[in-house]
Amino acid sequence: MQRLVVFSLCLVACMAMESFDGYKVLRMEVTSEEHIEIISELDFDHELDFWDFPRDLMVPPHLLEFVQFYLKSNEINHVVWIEDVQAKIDAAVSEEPHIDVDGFDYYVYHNYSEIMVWVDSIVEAYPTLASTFSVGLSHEGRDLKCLKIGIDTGKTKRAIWFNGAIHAREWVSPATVMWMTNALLSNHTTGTDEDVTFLLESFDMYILPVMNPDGYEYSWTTNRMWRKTRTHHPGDLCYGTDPNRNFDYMWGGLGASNVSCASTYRGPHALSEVEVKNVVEFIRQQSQSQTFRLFIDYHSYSQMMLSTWGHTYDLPPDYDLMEEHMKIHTEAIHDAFGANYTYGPGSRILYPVSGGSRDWGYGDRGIPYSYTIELRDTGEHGFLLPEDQIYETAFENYRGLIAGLLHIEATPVRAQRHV
Ligand code: 0X9
Ligand code: ZN
Repeated sequence: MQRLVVFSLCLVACMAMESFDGYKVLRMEVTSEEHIEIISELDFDHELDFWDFPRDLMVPPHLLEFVQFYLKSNEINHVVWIEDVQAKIDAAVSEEPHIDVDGFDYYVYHNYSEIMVWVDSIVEAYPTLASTFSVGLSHEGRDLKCLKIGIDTGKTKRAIWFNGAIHAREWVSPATVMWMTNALLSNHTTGTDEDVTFLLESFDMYILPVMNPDGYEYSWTTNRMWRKTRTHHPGDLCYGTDPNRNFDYMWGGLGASNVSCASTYRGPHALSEVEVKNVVEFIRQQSQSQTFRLFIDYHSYSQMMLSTWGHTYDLPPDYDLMEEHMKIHTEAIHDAFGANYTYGPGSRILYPVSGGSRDWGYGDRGIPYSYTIELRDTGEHGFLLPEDQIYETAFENYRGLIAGLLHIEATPVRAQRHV
């Protein structure tokens, strides 16, 4: 019923949605450092949108001729990868409203308020295993509502953290976080999976399904391709800071822009975004009484598991441990349906990022296994992953999480932390 109401509201709200008619995504053949430099200079006035820098670029119709001419004259090959972004937006969500008959529908995307109802329903369904807490409010006053799940053993347990939707348009991220949370709880409750029971006894799991609720809501009501927060800082030309450039560890270095209109805007200062500040404060506070072993910030897209560092090309001191863990985690993902997730340090296998969540987890908090995971796909649909891929994305990542956690639990904590 609830979805029916949402659908009717959408008929009104969706009319105000920005249109991406005629927008295309180009895939470029990037084969040298020089290509990256040339491509970086293309977006001088921030009218373009890198879906996956430096390879996939969304171009509005009025700039297409210019961009294609620029690429040709610089001898950079490209193909039109997505013909019409608006057509993809329309195709990614099912046309029919989903009326819930058997409770929550995990196989469609949900807006912020539906997700908040889901959080409460999880506690109702699993009162001895799950509880809610809030790390505070977003800039526009939305609750940063979290779940804590685990089996109470009466002892101080180690902790893990994972979150979704730090970037607004990456809708498969909260969908995956919700599915995995439910799977952990229901597989333990039905007694079908001893590993899950063991893990819920070993760890307290702190889960924030939507870390950037203002941006997420905006991506539902106004601009499907919105990425950043919705703040407007004094003196800035544009709205929005990239929360994944706003953490207070190595803030403002490589791969973070000081221009407010850029999609990777770092904000006027570290922790200028209250959503980031609230998460940082919660984990700092909680890590005084519990040791965090794993931190995962779920994004899309490109099927990657990225470790530290982002802010430098150097390898972190514990990279051997991370590599071992990422191999196990991504092999378990692969075993589910054959999807390949590449892994390695973010700066080397993707691009440098400073002020990112994962560097903060390892660098500031000393969480030994701290990652960004880029979910499906590898670009066919990009951020507009059809709903019929939610199940496989979530299931394979659940398998990765379980296998990885079993490995972490069996691996002694390194006596001397290097950070
Ligand atoms: O740019 C980002 O914040 C992440 N990619 S996304 O398309 N989801 O926005 C990647 C962060 C990964 N870290 C590094 N590349 N170092
Ligand atoms: Zn992202």
